[in-house]
Amino acid sequence: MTVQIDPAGYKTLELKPHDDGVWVVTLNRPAKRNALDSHAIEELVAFFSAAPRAGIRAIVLAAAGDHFCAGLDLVEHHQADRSPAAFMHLCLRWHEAFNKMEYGGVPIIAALKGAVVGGGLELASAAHIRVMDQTTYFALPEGQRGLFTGGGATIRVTALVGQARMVDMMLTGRVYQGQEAVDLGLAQYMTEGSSLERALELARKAAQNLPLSNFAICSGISHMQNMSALDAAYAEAVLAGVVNTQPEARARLAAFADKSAARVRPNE
Ligand code: 1HE
Repeated sequence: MTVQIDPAGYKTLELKPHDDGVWVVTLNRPAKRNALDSHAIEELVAFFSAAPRAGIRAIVLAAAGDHFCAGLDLVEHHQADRSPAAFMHLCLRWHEAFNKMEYGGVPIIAALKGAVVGGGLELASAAHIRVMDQTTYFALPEGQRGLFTGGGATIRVTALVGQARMVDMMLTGRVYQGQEAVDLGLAQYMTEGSSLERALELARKAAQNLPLSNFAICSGISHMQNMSALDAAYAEAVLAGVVNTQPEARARLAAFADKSAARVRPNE
């Protein structure tokens, strides 16, 4: 069941495995502000399809250069002069990539900086945790470009900030940044320093959880949002039946019972 991922097979994504099972995946097209062309989307599909079966414990999604991601490659889109069907199929590949991220069961921590706009925000919102730095800003400029979202913003950005704010962002090009972006839920953390360092810290922490627990957290919760409350409660019980009886948890429970495990305490 374990699959091998060969970093040499990727051109737009730079893949760096660490010893602790954390992989750093870097969008590496800084000259184009990491705009997502069709090739980049295929690499995201390939990597995030394989990641859950490759023994990866957590992923940091980072970016080269000053900007996280400028969204859809507008120049490629302009030059390709796509038909409605061709662009629909391209959007389905974006969904394939981002659904693999959100539902894959491997924690993904996005290390944000600079522009997180359009499809870049759609990409970031498919991660499980978003860390921003002081340079980070969020926007959905599709309306101004004569476009509409096609990579899941109507679902994921609406889930983060609510429908009214999402509509305003698209109609007026409103930009969110700083503490306000955290307060709205666009990011869960804001750092003074490097978002990559902070994201790595968080990824290492998450990587210490048992993989099956992380699978439930980074897959089950999203699935349950798509269900009725009744079905979600049922699915939660079934998932807990599997996760909460896993043999790998016995040592952790024993450590709590014999008082050698750390207790939950308030922050200092
Ligand atoms: C690009 C792209 C891109 C930059 N596609 N090439 N997204 C947008 O509307 C964002 C468009 N980009 C920007 O507003 C700015 O580029 C940034 C704020 C991100 C960065 O500004 P800056 O001054 O650092 O860079 P720049 O001079 O604008 O761009 C540098 C190069 O990156 C330049 O290429 P060059 O060959 O002339 O050097 C730009 O053309 C290129 N570049 N952004 C292609 N997006 C599934 S539907 C999703 C819908 C969307 O995502 S709509 C896209 C929204």
